[in-house]
Amino acid sequence: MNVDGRVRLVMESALTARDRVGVQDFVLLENYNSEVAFIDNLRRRFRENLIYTYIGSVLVSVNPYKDLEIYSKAQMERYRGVSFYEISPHIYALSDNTYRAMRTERKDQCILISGESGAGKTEASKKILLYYTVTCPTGDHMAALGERLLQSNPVLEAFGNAKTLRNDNSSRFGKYMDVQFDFKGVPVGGHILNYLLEKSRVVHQNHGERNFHIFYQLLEGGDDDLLKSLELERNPQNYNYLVKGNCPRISSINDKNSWKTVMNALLVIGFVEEENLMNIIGGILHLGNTQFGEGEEGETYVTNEDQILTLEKLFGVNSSALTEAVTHKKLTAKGEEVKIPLNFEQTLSARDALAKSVYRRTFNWLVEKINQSLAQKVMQKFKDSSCDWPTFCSTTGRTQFCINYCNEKLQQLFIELTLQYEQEEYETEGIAWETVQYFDNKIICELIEEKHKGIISIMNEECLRPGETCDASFLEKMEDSIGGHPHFVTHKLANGKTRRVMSREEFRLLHYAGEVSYNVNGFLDKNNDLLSRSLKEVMCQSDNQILSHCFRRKEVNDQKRSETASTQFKNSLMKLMEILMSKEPSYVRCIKPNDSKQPGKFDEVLVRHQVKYLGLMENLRVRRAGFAYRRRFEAFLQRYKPLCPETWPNWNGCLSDGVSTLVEHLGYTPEEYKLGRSKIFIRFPKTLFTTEDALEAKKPEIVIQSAWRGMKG
Ligand code: AD9
Ligand code: MG
Repeated sequence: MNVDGRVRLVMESALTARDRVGVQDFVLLENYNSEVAFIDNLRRRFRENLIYTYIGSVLVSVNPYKDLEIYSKAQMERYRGVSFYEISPHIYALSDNTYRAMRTERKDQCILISGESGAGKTEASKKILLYYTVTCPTGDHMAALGERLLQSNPVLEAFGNAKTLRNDNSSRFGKYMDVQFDFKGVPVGGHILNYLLEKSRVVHQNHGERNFHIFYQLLEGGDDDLLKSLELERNPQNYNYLVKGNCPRISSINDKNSWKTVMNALLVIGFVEEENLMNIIGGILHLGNTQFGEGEEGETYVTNEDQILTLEKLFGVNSSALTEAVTHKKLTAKGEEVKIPLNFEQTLSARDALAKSVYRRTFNWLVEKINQSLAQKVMQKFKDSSCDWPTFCSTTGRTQFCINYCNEKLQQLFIELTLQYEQEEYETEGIAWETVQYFDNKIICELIEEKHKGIISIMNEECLRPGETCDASFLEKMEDSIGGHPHFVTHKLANGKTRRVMSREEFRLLHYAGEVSYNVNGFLDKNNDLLSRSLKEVMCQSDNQILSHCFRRKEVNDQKRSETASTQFKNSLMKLMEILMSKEPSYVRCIKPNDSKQPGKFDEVLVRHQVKYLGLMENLRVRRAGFAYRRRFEAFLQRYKPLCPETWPNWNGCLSDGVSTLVEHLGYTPEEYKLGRSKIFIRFPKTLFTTEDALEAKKPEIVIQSAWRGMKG
């Protein structure tokens, strides 16, 4: 076959491959403004099990809902030290890239992972951690750190994850994890920050959902002696705190095996307090089973005393003091303390408040213990962090409000930093910048957090106001202050009429990801720390070492009104944003292909919604604003030098001249490209494709030529 014939043949096969598997970077899409083309590209790749695609340096990942053979050690080796564009997109490529950037640029990095529930955020964060623990060099004395980092996951998941309708292993807390490296690139320490554990799950689960995994793991996996000492039976349906979802077992989860994994992980991390820990978990189940009766005067009493006696043993507290504290409240009037009996409803809430508080504090203690075990032993140098949050959810409630607020802030960070980065890159390369229109969600963040006028401020004012406050008055206050805001909707219309489709207890926020409806019921209550002083007093006298650490006397003695939960959350979020702003960010945007957790199923409507709210089209537009593609001179020359006799096999002059010579030889027109200070910018994907195709066509020739030379010599 003549040379022409062969070249044409190769070009055709290269094109067919692209047709089949799409482009590996969305910036190479011809029609980058078309959502249809975007989704089509995702679908093609998904069908071929190519779950990763870039938008420039952002990694888009589609959950395959099946195990793919792409995470082995051999795969890790493929990605080590290899430049982003030279190899197919992968979470390992992103991990490797940030690691190298940290070492070469000496700047802290962070990886932000976002996406809806079940999209694969937690799995992504685990893969990143695995990549670092396997591929990074280990100092002799720190060999165990990688193992401890890895083992922190099963523990946190047992206590912080639960089955929800959307994800069998849904994270019910936000996690920010730091890995610290020394100047040789050896991981030397780790630190975890946790946010917003969904503590209400401890006492209530929706139908088809479960409590936190650890409860079922203990009942399934704990040995007979342990269960006997905790006075527990194996059947989860016997416990009030576990029956609400009516879903004790799930096929995708093996609680018995997980129990073993968690116990082993606790060992690796160096726990010695398992007994105390399990006393608390068992105690919470007994607390849920404590029953009350109502007396003639409306006072309440415990009807199953034996439960309280078990609690005395497990929580290490005095049983009569506990009974008293759960059925009464203490008030100080004119300097004197008076005890007021609680009614039946109030007693049940006090009991549940105790269960929630004990669980939340134990979870925080657990994170503290893990942090002690991961604490670095040598001087810190650079950090790589990952941030994995629960996601936007359209269910109502204050916790969800906080989570959604956090996602707004992360989106804002994304917008600010991607645009900023893009702008800076054009500036440093000396190339003119063209502005892009995009939706800036700053307006929504301000609606929530602005001083005096924002929703959190209004909520705090209502909470701290003396006298009776109620959720309805909170809603009214919001209507008065922010009623006309374009992102805030209640049943009241601007003309004084009411919207019939909305309830009077509801308000809606038009988040960047879509409209979310919140039920105002319980907003104020939850914004105050519910646990009564009497219960705190009992708990801080506990013999259980973990509980006595979690409930401090100082807290009881401190009469000052503490900050509301929302203010605390707002402050910790501000701090997190500050931390993230100080680092070089990378992004993983996770997409859930279907709602039924099935492999191979690509639900276009669902995917389109996520593409929209993750702002991927805008991201792409920003990235493509000027030029579709950019590459450093040396990388460009290295790849394409075979296409020009003057640059092949080596170019000895300056890099910029080499690239100029090469592209002139290839026939690039001036509007197709620009040379910056260290990179070439290519405006249209077509130009790059033609060059890639030419390279593809050239390859066999190069091989044959060198073979022939070899034979002759
Ligand atoms: V939530 O906001 O915590 O409810 P995530 O964290 O986004 O959610 P998660 O990582 O838990 O989702 O993924 C859900 C499930 O999808 C996992 O339990 C896996 O069964 C499945 N999954 C996710 N990513 C992958 C993957 N890369 N390969 C195989 C995956 N399966
Ligand atoms: Mg998760």
